[in-house]
Amino acid sequence: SPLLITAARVIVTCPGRNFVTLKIETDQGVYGIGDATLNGREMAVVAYLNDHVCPLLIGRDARRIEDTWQLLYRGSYWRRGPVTMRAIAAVDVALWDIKGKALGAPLHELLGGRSRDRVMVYGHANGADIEETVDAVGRYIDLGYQAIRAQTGVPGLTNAYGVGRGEMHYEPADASLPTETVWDTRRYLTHVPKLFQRLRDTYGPEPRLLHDGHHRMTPQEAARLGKSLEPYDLFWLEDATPAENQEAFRLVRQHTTTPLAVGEVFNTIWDCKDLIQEQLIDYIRTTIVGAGGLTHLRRIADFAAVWGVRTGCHGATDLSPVTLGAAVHFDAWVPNFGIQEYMRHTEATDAVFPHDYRFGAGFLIPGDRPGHGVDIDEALAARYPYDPRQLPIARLTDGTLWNW
Ligand code: GCO
Ligand code: MG
Repeated sequence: SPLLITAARVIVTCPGRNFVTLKIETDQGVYGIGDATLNGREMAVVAYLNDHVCPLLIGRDARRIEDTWQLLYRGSYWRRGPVTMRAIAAVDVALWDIKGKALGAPLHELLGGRSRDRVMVYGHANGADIEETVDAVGRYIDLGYQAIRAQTGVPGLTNAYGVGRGEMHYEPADASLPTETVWDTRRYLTHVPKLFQRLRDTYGPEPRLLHDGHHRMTPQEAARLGKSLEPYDLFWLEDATPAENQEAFRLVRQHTTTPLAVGEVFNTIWDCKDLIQEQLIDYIRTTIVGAGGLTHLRRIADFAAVWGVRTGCHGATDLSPVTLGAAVHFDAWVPNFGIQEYMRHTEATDAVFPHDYRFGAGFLIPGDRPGHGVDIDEALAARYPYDPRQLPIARLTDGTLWNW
C-alpha cells in the first residue's frame, strides 16, 4: 500500500550556527528528515523548497524515491546548482529516512549492507602559527584520531584560511556581512612545507596528514605545493586549484604524486566526470547535502569506483547532523570508501538533532536505528532563531578580490 506524503515543512534553526531541515510526513505517521543547509545562503534554499518543491510533494508516494528525484531534477528544467541540488538532497534524504523507518531497516542495510564496521574520520587542527598547529595536531592524536587536517597562519597575513578561534568547533561564517581576510600565495607556498616538516619530525610517519588549499592557487602554484609536500607523505591535498575547469587538474597531476582531493562545492556528477574518468584526482569530496542526496551521491561513487577514485565526503560543521548521520551509513556501505571529514557540532546542535552515530578512537560508527538515525527536536529548534551569517572573503595584498 502506498505511503502518501501529507506534509513537507522547512525548519530553520540556529543552535550556534544556522541549519535548514526539511521534514516530510506521511499518512501512516512515519516521517523523515533531510538537511538543506547552504552556508551563508540558507534562505535561498528555504524559498526554493517552500515555494517550488514542497507543493509538488503532497500526495506523492513516499516510496518512489528515484521517480521523485527525477521529477525534481529533470522536471524543473533548470538543472544543477547549489540551491536546487540542496533542495533535492533534502527531499531525497528525508525519503530514504522514511523508507528505512517503514521497512524497519537502517540506511546502510537499504544501500546493500555494511562493507566495514566503522568509518575513519579526520578532524581539523589549526593554529595561528606552526607551533600552535603542531600542538593542536597532538591533541587530536590524543583523542585517538588517525587522520588530521593541518592548517596554519602565515606570517604577515591576517586570518589565513582554516585558522579559527576555538579548538573543536571551527566555523568560518562569523558575521552578518563578510569578514575580509588578506591573502598572499607566495608567502603561503614557502611557509606550508615547514609546517609538515615539523609535524613529521614531532609525530613520525604514522598519522595521516591532510591539507586544504581552499581553491587559492593557480594550477602551476598547486603543482609546486604538491611537489614540495611530497617528502611529508600527505593523505591528500584538497582543492589545490579551483575546479570549475576540470582540465586545470591535468597540470597539477602531471607534476606531483601528492594525492589530490576535490569536490565539496560540486553538485552533480557532471562537475567531476572528467576529473574522475581521466584519473586526475584520488578522492572525490562530494557529499550528500551538496550533491542531490544519496540517490545521486551513490551514482557518483559507483562511477568513481570504476576509475579507482575513492570517496572523502565533506563534513564541516555547516553540514548538519542529518547529513553526517546519513553519510556514516553511506560510508559504511560504499565499497570505494576513502575517509570521512568530521568536525564536531556544538552541544546545542547535538541536542537539537538527537542521533545514534557515535565517535570512538578516530572512527564514526553507524547506529542500528531504522532510517538514518537522526531526528530533530522541533520545540528545542524553535528556541534558536535564524541568525544571518556570511562566509568571509579574501583579497590579495593589493586589494584584488580572490577566492576565499
Ligand atoms: C572543508 C571546507 C570547509 C568550508 C566550509 C564552507 O574542507 O571542511 O573547506 O571548511 O570552508 O564548509 O562553508
Ligand atoms: Mg575544503
